[in-house]
Formats: sequence, C-alpha cells, structure tokens
Amino acid sequence: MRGGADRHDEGPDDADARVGAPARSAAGLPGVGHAMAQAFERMGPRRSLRTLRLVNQDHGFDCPGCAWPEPPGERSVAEFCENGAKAVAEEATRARVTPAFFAEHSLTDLAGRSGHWLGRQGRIVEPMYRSPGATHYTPVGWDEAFRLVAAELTALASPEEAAFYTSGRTSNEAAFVYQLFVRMLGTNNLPDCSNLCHESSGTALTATIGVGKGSVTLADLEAADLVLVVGQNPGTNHPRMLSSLERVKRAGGSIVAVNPLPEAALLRFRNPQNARGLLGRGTPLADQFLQIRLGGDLALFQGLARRLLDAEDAAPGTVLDHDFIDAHSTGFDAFAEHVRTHLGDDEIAAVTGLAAAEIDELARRMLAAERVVVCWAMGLTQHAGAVATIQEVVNVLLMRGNIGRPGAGVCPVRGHSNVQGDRTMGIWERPTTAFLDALGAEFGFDPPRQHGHDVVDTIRAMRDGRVKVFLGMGGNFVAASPDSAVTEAAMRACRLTVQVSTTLNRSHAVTGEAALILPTLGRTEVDEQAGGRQQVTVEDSMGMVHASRGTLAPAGPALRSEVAIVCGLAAATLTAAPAGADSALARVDWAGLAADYRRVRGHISRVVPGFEDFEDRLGAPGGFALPHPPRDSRTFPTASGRAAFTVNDCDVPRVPPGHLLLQTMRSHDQYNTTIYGLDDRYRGVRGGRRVVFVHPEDLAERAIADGTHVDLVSVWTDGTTRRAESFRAVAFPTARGCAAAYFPETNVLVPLDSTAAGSNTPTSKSLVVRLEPTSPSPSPRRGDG
Ligand SMILES: Nc1nc2c(c(=O)[nH]1)N[C@H]1C(S)=C(S)[C@@H](COP(=O)(O)OP(=O)(O)OC[C@H]3O[C@@H](n4cnc5c(=O)[nH]c(N)nc54)[C@H](O)[C@@H]3O)O[C@H]1N2
Ligand SMILES: Nc1nc2c(c(=O)[nH]1)N[C@H]1C(S)=C(S)[C@@H](COP(=O)(O)OP(=O)(O)OC[C@H]3O[C@@H](n4cnc5c(=O)[nH]c(N)nc54)[C@H](O)[C@@H]3O)O[C@H]1N2
Ligand SMILES: [Mo]
Repeated sequence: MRGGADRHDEGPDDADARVGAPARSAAGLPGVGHAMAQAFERMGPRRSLRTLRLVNQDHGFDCPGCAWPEPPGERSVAEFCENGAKAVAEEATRARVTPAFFAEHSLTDLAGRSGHWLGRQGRIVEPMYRSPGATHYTPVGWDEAFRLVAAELTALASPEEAAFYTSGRTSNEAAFVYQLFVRMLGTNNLPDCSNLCHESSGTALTATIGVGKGSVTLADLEAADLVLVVGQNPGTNHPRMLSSLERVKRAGGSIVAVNPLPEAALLRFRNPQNARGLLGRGTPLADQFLQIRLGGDLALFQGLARRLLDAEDAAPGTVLDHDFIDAHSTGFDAFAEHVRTHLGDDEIAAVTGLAAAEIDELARRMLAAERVVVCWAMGLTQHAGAVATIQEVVNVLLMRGNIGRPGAGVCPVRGHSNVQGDRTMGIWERPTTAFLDALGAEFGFDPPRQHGHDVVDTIRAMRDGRVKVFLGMGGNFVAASPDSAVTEAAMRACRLTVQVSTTLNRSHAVTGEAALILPTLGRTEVDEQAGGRQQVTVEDSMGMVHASRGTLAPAGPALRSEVAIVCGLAAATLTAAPAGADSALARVDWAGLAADYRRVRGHISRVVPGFEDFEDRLGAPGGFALPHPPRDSRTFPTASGRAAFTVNDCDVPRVPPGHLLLQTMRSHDQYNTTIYGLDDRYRGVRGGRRVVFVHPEDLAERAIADGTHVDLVSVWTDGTTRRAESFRAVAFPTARGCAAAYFPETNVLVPLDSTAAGSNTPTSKSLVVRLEPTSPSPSPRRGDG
C-alpha cells in the first residue's frame, strides 16, 4: 500500500537533512533564543513580548502547548517554554488564509502540499464551502454553513451514520455543549485524540485503581525520592516538567530514565528560567539510564517485581507494604505467583536488551526509596501490549504502597492542553451510565446508551460506508490517524466532512464529497459574546481546573468561538429534527448558552462530579483540584472497592530476521501534525524530516552505510506491506534492533488493525519494518550541520 501525506511533500521539506552529533543537554540560552526567533518571525517583536508575557499567568491564557500543570503561587514571569512559544506563535501569527487564497489553490493543489507549507499559510478567517465534487472552496455565510450541516445530519438514516471527533485543545465549555449536541442528536460517536494517545493509560488505570487519571499533584512529584521517566521525551514535549525534575534533584531525589533513545534533556538540563541554567552546565538529571528495547517495559517491570519479591523473601516484612496490600488491594497472590513463574532472566534480557545488573540497580533504587512516582507518555501507550504494560507499572507501585500517599503515585503525562478536561466533560465514545443519567436528568432527555466509535472504528465505518458525515472539532484527523492511505480513502468516501479549525492542515485538503471549514478563535484571542467578554476553563494533566482568558484581537471579524459554533450547529440541527422527536431537544436555549458561558458552567456543575460551585471556585488563584479518590483518601472506585493487582502476559511483536522495530515520534520542531520547522536540534538533525535513526551495528549488519537513502517497508501479520519512501539512514545510539522516524510522515506505515489490546490505540511505537536501500552510496552531506 502506498500513498498518504508522505507522498506529496515538496520544496524544502524534502531536502536532505544535515546530521551532526546529538546534544548532550537541553534548553539554556539556545532554547530561549529559538523561542524568541520563532515568535518574532511569526508575530513580530511587540506582539511577541505582549503575548508571551500572559502565557500561564493567573490573568492570562492557558498555554496551548501541553497539559503540564503550572506551579501554584510562585510562577516565574516566563512560565512557558521554547515549544510553548512556538505553539503560541502558530496561533498568533499575522499570516492569513483568505477566500482569495482558496480561489487560487484548488483542493488538489492543497492535497499536494506538505503539512509544513499548509500550516505556514496562517489563520483561516472566513467559513468556506466545497460544494459536492467542486474543485475549490468558496466563501459561505455562517447561517448557510449551519443549514448545510443540519440538512446532511437530518437526512441520515440514523444518527449513528455521523461521527464527531475532538482534538484536545477544546475548552471544557465547548466540549460540554458539543457532547450534549451529539447525544441529543442520538449517538455516542465521539472519537477523540485520546484514542490515539493516552487511551491505554485510562484503560489500565480504570481497571486497577478505578480512576483513569494520574494520581499525583505537582507537589507529590517534587516530593518523591525516586522518579522514573518512562517512554517520554520531556525536553521536547513537556519542557516545563524539567523544572520539576530539577527540583526533585535539588531536594536529594533521584531520577531514572527508561528509553530506547538517550534523549538529551533527560541526561542534562539547563533551566532557562534561572541564570545558573542559562549560562552554566546545568543539572545532570538521570541518575540511571536504562536503554530499553521498544516494547520491553512490561518485561522490565516484571523483572523488577520479581526482585522485590526476592528481597521480601530474604528479609520478610521489610519490603512489601503488607498493611496496604491487605487492606486496600485484591489479587496479590495470583500476581506474585505469575511473576515468580512467568518470564525467565533470559527472556527478560532478550525483550528488554538490558543486562540483569541494570535491573538489579533499579531494584536497589526502588528498595531505597520511600516515595516513588512513575511518569510516562507515548513510549508506553502506543504498543500492542500497552494496557498490560501500564498495569504492570501499577503492580510494582502497589507492592510498596506507592499509590495514594504524598510523594508517590502514577503520572501519565498528557499531551494536548485540555485533552483530560475534554474527557471529563463527556467527550468519550464509551460514557459511563452515571454520566449519561446525570446528563439526561439535567436536560430532560434520554441519551443514547449504545457505545460509539473510537478513532480506529470511525475510520473503518467511513471506509465501509457506515459513517457518512464527519465533523472534526479541531485537530487534523487525516494526518494524525494511522494507515494514511486507508484513512484518506475513508475520508473521501464521506458525503460531508466539516472541520472547525484555526490553521490550515491536510484534513482541509482530503475531504468528503462536500466539505466545510469553520474558522474559530484560538485560546489567545478575546472572546466577546452577547453576554460580554468570556473566559473558558481547562483541566491540566494533574486534574487542576483553571480559567483561561484570551487577550489578542481575533485573527478576523468573522471568526466564532467553538462554543458559538457548536451552539449554532445544534440550534440549526435539533430544531429541524423530525416531528415526534423528543421535545426537550428543542427546549435547550442554545443562543443563551453561547451568549454567556456561565450558563454552560452552571450545567456542568450539576452534571459532572467535582464541579459543584464551579463559577465561585474558579476565582481561586491557580484554580481548583478535581476529586481523585485514590489520591485523596486511598479509596479505589473499582468493582471490588480495592486496587487490583493484575496478571499480565508479555506480548511483543515477533521481528523476523533482517527486520527492525520502528517507533514513530515527534521532532523538536513540531506539534503533532503541525510542523514548525525542519530541525530536531537535540538529536543533531537540521533541515529535513525524512530521516530514520538506526543503531550503527544494525546498519553495518545490513551493509547499509550511514547516509544511504532507504524506503521503510512495514510488514503486517496479514501479509500486507506498506511503504514510506526515501528516508536518510542516520547512525544513532538507539537501542539495538530498534529504529525511529518522525510522524506524521510515517503514519502510512501503521496498519489500521494494529492496535493495543483493550484500548484500540494504534501501535505507532512498534512497527515491524525492513529498510530497502534506494541509493547505492551515501550522500556526501554528513557532518556539515
Ligand atoms: N513541542 C511539542 N510538545 C508536545 C507535542 C508535540 O508534538 N510537540 N505533542 C503533545 C502530545 S499530544 C503528546 S501525547 C505528548 C507526547 O510526548 P512524548 O510521549 O514524549 O512524545 P514522543 O515524541 O512520541 O516520544 C516518545 C518517547 O518515548 C520513547 N519510547 C518510544 N517507545 C518506547 C518504549 O517502548 N519504551 C520506552 N521506555 N520508551 C519508548 C521515545 O524514544 C521518546 O523519547 O507531547 C505533547 N507535547
Ligand atoms: N504515527 C503516530 N501518529 C500519531 C502519534 C504518534 O506518536 N505517532 N501521536 C498521536 C497523538 S498522541 C495525538 S494527541 C494525535 C494528535 O491528533 P490531533 O489532535 O488531531 O492533531 P494536531 O496535529 O494536534 O491538530 C492540529 C490542528 O488543530 C487545529 N487547532 C489548533 N488549535 C486549535 C483550537 O484552539 N481550536 C480548534 N478548533 N482547532 C485548533 C489546527 O487547525 C491544527 O492544524 O496524533 C496521534 N498520531
Ligand atoms: Mo497526544
């Protein structure tokens, strides 16, 4: 199978990368310099300084960069990072995508452009319509746009023939009215970016501790005496987390990094928020670096669990927290029996690529630590065995009572700035009965009970003609989803696709027969409604809810807020519902909700637990914490009322001879599918993205010289292959047998059916691939970067 986003790149994006040595530390002055250069280029100096001053301040807006929490109280003037500045600049850019632009560029033209080029065209400022089969978008009024959507939705044989995607920047208020609209329409087809992201974490944590969210606060993390950072690259993706890790070190704690790549920031961090970090050598962060093979983490944690059991046998009563295990957990005996008898040392060594002595050392650190936090991100969640792996992490923490007390716990580090809040607001294809009951009681209707489609199932349903209308609340569904060729064909098979967006991306170019682009305000912009100037709210990765108020003038006068767009769509669609439909549907005052978001928050306060007195509590500096029973009172809302030890089998992909495991990851110059630039500074790559990092000995074994161009060919168990063309092989100190390349270019390689058991998340971090050289000799540019 061929095709997808990677085939159409042109211009500078396809240029050969220049490759130099990877960095040995992260941030410091270069980080500040890069942040300012990006901001000045896109926003100009005055706008940059004015805007960046307000990021993550009590009276400013929440950084659209990531979901890492803001420290309470003592915020530094610049509570943002290099990559937050890039995210702000992307939104606050002065470039505009106007109707004249769309008159000039056909859909075919746009589909031939790279993601980098599309994003750089700037902010979309008018609603645009592609009438069925048309070659170009043309301007359309808002009322007409709403009428077009309503006509398609009400013409469907069933509401199940529509799907409503959400990316994670949508505010709580917009998410709440959105899911209300969709459920009043009659479906739970609410796929979201979580399905591609931390779904495995939510699934594993709900099964074991009863809450699908992390159990630590920022204070807990900083009070830990051992922090494991597993499958995460915070130097690029959560730079403000490094300040917390630095504080862990200053307080005498230690840090262990578990990663196939020696990510620069995990090794040494120069904090740009203080003079020492700006100019000095910085703080060495990781006390131990375990260079694990892709997908080896479950075996590592089982090896660790066995060592803890052995230590308990040697000195009974000194290792395990028997009081906790007896009073608060189930399943310990079966778990211990399994760990003792399941994986042998040889298997663990083969799967992890780690020496037994390395795991011994980690076990000693665990035994010496009273308070342990494990942090993780996509390196754990995007594997076939992701849910089992995260459950094994929980097992190891439960053994010594490391959940539900200060300084200890689980810390899945979320991606999008409000992805966790969107889920709390009901953006979920598998809502709980309790949530639906509360929603139905508040609005006097009977919400649909049948579970809906997640992302992968939505693609299958569009491909098979079972879903005909797609609406994307932000994001870039086409480029972010797996199996690009399949996803693109699925999208093109729809009758109507609608994107609510800030900037241009591939999902505007690869559309259904008819398509709409509805341009929306970003987080940085003033949101003026009939009821006055509005604020919205977000929830960070640690369950803190706070307000966000935009301050910049909107990118154009025609832009509408996400809340206003949803309410407009709902008013047009639900009142047009056929006679006999539940009359409650027509009773919601959508215009009133859009006029004053306090009304939306009023509804949220009565539907979503933890939001009682929402409006009043918003005033507190730094916001308020949502309840988390395991953290707050060591109560576990599982079926048994206790935390569950689980038995997990090790399931790693079989790698045939000559093949490698490939992970698809982020460079330092991208935000998911938004490509800011073509460098990956910390990994020593400049000016190009089509690179594949491979261990020098794995290259030598294949007689592929560093710098050779190769096609990446993924092989799937059904015998199909998928190809991404022309990547420069880069000799890199990754774990043996493993390779790494950037997404979204490599999404063409991810088979739609290759997903994690239990969470259905695509296995973007473990693809079986082979390298097929396309150029006989290496190109000569190595080392000049
Ligand atoms: N600047 C910037 N910030 C972002 C984003 C962005 O694109 N740009 N994206 C946001 C989003 S939505 C998310 S979800 C997060 C993503 O944050 P990350 O999860 O840090 O992002 P990835 O680039 O996917 O990096 C995965 C890391 O896990 C490691 N890894 C891969 N496989 C394995 C494995 O099997 N075991 C172990 N132990 N490690 C492994 C990789 O080497 C890499 O260091 O970042 C958020 N923040
Ligand atoms: N191969 C591979 N694939 C992956 C991953 C991987 O590691 N490897 N990671 C996965 C992960 S973790 C995630 S979260 C997904 C991300 O999937 P998405 O969230 O769908 O993708 P993004 O690239 O973050 O979306 C960017 C677009 O969002 C729009 N946007 C930005 N801000 C706003 C806003 O405030 N409002 C609205 N309405 N629109 C806005 C802009 O138009 C922009 O082009 O990708 C997933 N895909
Ligand atoms: Mo994500």
